[in-house]
Amino acid sequence: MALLNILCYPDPRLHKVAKPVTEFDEKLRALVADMLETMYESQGVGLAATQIDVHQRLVVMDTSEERNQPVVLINPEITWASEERIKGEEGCLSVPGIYDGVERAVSVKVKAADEHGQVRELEAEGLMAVCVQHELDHLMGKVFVEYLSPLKRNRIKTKMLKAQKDSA
Ligand code: K1U
Ligand code: ZN
Repeated sequence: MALLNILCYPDPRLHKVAKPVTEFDEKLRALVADMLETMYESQGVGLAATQIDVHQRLVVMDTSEERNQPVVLINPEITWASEERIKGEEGCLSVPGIYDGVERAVSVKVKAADEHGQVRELEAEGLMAVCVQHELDHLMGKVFVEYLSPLKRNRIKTKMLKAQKDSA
């Protein structure tokens, strides 16, 4: 297994739109294992393939307290979202150190395949629902800071670019 490099905002590759996965093979399962290892190592609750510069519709998540319930979503689609919405604090492994409020549906149903191509539908609420919506945004090339005001977004962009320059 291997740790993967996570792209940092405002890297333009974070805005690429992912394409559907077509091959459910050993290469895909190795990528899933590497993404899970990278997510756990980074203390994340989710990771989208876009964030590691792989532009395929693939997400890994684990929102359990024990960090022992990995979820793999391949070619995920939200089939239902509650009308009830809630504003909660979000972070992003691609925007380290930045947290801000984003409004999301309280519950969603998502249809997705696992790494063996087995399709199922799961219902998510709470942190898992937020995480599903955050990660599916990544697959569409959208980063959570795009929900914030242009002023906040520009401040974050400047801060990130400075941090990247200072650590180079
Ligand atoms: O996609 C990512 O960058 C992962 C991101 C996803 C996320 C979903 C929902 C709310 C916040 C963040 C993270 O995992 S950021 C890690 C984090 O700090 C966190 C950990 C536990 C709960 C909430 C956030
Ligand atoms: Zn993110």
